[in-house]
Amino acid sequence: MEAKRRLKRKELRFKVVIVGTYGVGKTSILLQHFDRYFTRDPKTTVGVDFRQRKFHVNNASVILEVWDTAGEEKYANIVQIYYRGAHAVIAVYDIMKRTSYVRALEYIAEITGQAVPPLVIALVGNKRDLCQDGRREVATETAATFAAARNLVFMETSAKSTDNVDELFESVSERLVDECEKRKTDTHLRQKLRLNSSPTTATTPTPPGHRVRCCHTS
Ligand SMILES: Nc1nc2c(ncn2[C@@H]2O[C@H](COP(=O)(O)OP(=O)(O)OP(=O)(O)O)[C@@H](O)[C@H]2O)c(=O)[nH]1
Ligand SMILES: [Mg+2]
Repeated sequence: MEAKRRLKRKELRFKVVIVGTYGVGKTSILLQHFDRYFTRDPKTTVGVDFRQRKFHVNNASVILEVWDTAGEEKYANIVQIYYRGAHAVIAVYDIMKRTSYVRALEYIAEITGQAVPPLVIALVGNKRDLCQDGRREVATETAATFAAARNLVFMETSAKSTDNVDELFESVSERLVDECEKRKTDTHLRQKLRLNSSPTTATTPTPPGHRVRCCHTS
């Protein structure tokens, strides 16, 4: 009860990294969510980009630090440094390109194989608005089945039509809070939960490879 009260008062800060091969729409998803903006010609991401936003989940304030990474393979080493410390990773593919789905699954395999895997992984099929003309290469059921078997968040989005874009970040926030509460319950008798209380006004992003404190035990 006391821990629940403490959770209500605290702000939880999470590092979220978006990965996926080039052109799947990672930057477009972010632009749509943060700026309500879509363009046919966003700049190709070079290295990484950072945005942050506050969500309310139950009675907790959740701050997501969202990192947009470059999909081109020449940046793969940099991307790896960023997802290493992440609380959540969103692996995006283009539903019209099977190769991008295969790359998203490779990312997920790499990420889950880490010594400290993220609390939450989301598999996201983007460009859902294009599937109406029958050019889809990845069936919803194929990806949904894969995700369900591994307890991943799964969603098909359209950065163009805004479909499921906000819902994606809301689901990730909710799942992060759930995972924190689960860990608290699991270790409740033996260990004490500590929550991060960084102010929402903080603009300094977490350095790459570092995990900000959210719901670890001591
Ligand atoms: N129709 C449609 N086009 C999209 C959607 N999302 C992105 N695009 C287009 O796909 C192209 C690539 O989008 P980006 O957001 O730059 O892709 P990215 O994954 O950030 O690419 P990198 O930065 O190179 O890794 C652009 O022309 C976008 O306009 C979508 O949901 N629907
Ligand atoms: Mg980009």
